Amino acid sequence: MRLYHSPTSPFVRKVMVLLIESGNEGRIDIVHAAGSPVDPGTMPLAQNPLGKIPALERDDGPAIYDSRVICRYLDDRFGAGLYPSGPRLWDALTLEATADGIMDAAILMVYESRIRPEDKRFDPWAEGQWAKVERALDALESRWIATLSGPVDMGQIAVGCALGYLDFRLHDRDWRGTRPQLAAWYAAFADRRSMLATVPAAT
Ligand code: GSH
Repeated sequence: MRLYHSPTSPFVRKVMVLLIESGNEGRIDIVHAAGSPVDPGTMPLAQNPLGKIPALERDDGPAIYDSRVICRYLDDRFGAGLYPSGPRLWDALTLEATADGIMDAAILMVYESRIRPEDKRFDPWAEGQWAKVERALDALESRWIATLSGPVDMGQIAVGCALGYLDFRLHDRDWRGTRPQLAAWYAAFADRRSMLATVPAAT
């Protein structure tokens, strides 16, 4: 299997953390890909018409894409058990969706400041993205700490990757300030071997 990968993508990081947590990192070949909405560069367009990573070439079927699809597939294929069974599944999936939404909004902010020419920027749009992130973080602080503190699952992994991305690309925004429980949870989670092995490198 071949994973289209960038070390700075939080969506790719979800996949890598799943592989490491389940002891399967050696079973996937990594193919570096880079690009953006304005220049697909080396993105795997044949494997994912949306031109995004991660995308996964499988040996038992056609390529698949979207981190949630890939994580579900790999969890099933390797019996990783990172998607709980029973009612806890809905918590894990909702947490994963919340984390992915944080990443989506944060990435749009990064594209806005890195790609859009300065004279065409519209600050209320970027601030609207940050408002989504803030609301999601407030929900994690007020409603999800008990779930985050349970046995490790894909919801927690996704939240860890989302918070890591905020530290990596939006460190001037203080997400920890009013969220002490989430900050404490992340400090412990970020110390896992899978998270330490996938810390994004500055580019
Ligand atoms: N929903 C997708 C997933 O979960 O895999 C989002 C993936 C995504 O946005 N990846 C970014 C990307 O490929 C890199 S972090 N961006 C290129 C583009 O939007 O053209």
